[in-house]
Amino acid sequence: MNRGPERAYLVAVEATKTDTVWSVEDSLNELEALARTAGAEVVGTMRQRLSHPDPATYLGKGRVQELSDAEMQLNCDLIIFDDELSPTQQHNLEKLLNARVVDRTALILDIFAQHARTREGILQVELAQLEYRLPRLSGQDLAFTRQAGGSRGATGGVGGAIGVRGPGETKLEIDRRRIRSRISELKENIEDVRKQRAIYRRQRSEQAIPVVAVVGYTNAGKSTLFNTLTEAGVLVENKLFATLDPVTRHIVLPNHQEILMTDTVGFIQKLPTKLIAAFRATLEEVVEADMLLEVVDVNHENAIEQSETVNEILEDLDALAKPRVTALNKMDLVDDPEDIDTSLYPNAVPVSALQNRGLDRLLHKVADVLADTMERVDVIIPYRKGDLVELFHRRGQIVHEEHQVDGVHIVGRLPHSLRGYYLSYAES
Ligand SMILES: Nc1nc2c(ncn2[C@@H]2O[C@H](COP(=O)(O)OP(=O)(O)OP(=O)(O)O)[C@@H](O)[C@H]2O)c(=O)[nH]1
Ligand SMILES: [Mg+2]
Repeated sequence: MNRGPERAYLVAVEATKTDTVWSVEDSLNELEALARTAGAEVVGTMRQRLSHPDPATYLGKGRVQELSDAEMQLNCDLIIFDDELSPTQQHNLEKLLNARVVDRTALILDIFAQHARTREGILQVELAQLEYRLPRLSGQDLAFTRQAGGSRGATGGVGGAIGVRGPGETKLEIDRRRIRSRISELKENIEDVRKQRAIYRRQRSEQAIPVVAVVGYTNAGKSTLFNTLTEAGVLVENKLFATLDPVTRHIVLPNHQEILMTDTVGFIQKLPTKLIAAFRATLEEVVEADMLLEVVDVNHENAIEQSETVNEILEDLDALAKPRVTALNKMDLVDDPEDIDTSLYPNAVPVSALQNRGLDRLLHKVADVLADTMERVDVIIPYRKGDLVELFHRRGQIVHEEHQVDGVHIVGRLPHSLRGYYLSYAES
C-alpha cells in the first residue's frame, strides 16, 4: 500500500509569558522543516495566543474542537504540537482527536532514529525514546501504538509512522518493568562508550593535541565545513540532524600546528533535556574540547536566534566560556555581505564551506585563538634534542626560530602540558 507522505497539521501556542527569542512564526517554520525532514507533508497550521499552554489540553477547549473539525476536513494523519506535551495533555488530546498526536520532542526523536548510524548513536536514541515513552505508556498508548503500527522494519528505522518508529518501537508493547530494565541496560552500554571516549581523550591530552569541537545549529553547515577542512566524507544532507555521532579528524593549521577537529550533533531550540542527557557521551566531546568552532548559517533569517539557542545550550553544558571562533557560513548565498554584522559573534570569519572560501583565514583565526590558550616560551634546545624541536613544530606555534652555535633558539607558544619538557632549556 503506497499512500504517499503522511499528512501533518501543525499546532503552536504563542505563549505571552516566555523568555524565548523565537517568534511563533519562526518556530512553526522550523517545525515544518522538521516535519518534512521526517517525511511528512504539512497541510495546515493553527496557533493560539495564551499566557501559557493549557495544562490539560495544550490549546484552549474551543480551539481543540476547531482542530478536530480541521483534521477531518483535511484528512490528517497526524497533528504535531510545537512543544513537548505532558503525558496528561497527550492523553487528553488523543481522546479528543482522531489523528495521531505527536509533539516536537517525538518528532525530533523520530528524525534522530532515522539518522542514527553508529552503535553509540543508536544506543543514545533508544535511551531517549524509552525515557520519553515511559511516563506516557498506558492502555491508551497501547491502542495508539496498534493504530499507528504499520510496517515495523527489521532495523526499526525507516518505514514506520512518524513519531512511533525507531529502535524502541517493538518495546512499546512490553510493560513498564521491561522498559525500565532496558533503560538501565542501555545506560550501562552508554557508560561503556563514555569510558572508552574518556580513555581516548586522556591519550589525546597526553599528546597535547588541542581539540576543536565544531558546534552550531542544525543544518548550519558543520559537516560541510568539517569535510572541506578534512576531506573526511562525513554525511552531509540538507536535512535537520544529518549528523548524530561525533567524528574526529586530524588537521594541520597553516602554521603547521596539529589539531583534532570533531564534528558534532546539531543543536535546536526546545531541545528536550532528556535528550541532552541521553546524548551526554556525544556532547562530552564539546564539553572537553579546548576550543569551539561555531558554524552559523548567516543566510538563515533566524541566524541570530539560532546562535542565541546555541549559546543557551553551551551554557547548560557549561561550555560557554570556552575560547571560540565563529564561521559565518553560506556567505555565497548572501547578497550584500556588508549587511552582516560580524561583531555579533566572537572571532567571526565569513566563509563558504561549500565553495571553499575563507577557510584559510578561518584556520589562521583558529591558530590565533588557540595561541591565547598556550604559554609563551623562549628556549635554546641543544642539537642532540632534535625530537623536541620537531615536537615544538607539530604541537606549538613558532614565532621565531634561529640556529645558533649552542642549539636551536625558539620563541613561541606551547600547550601547558608540554611546557615541562622544555623548562631546562629556558632562556634566562
Ligand atoms: N550555499 C551553501 N550551502 C551550504 C554551505 N555549507 C553547507 N551548505 C548546505 O547546507 C546543508 C546542511 O549542511 P550540513 O553540513 O549537513 O549541516 P550540519 O550543520 O552538519 O547539519 P546537521 O548535522 O544536520 O546538524 C547542505 O545542503 C549543505 O550543502 C555553504 O557554504 N553554502
Ligand atoms: Mg552534520
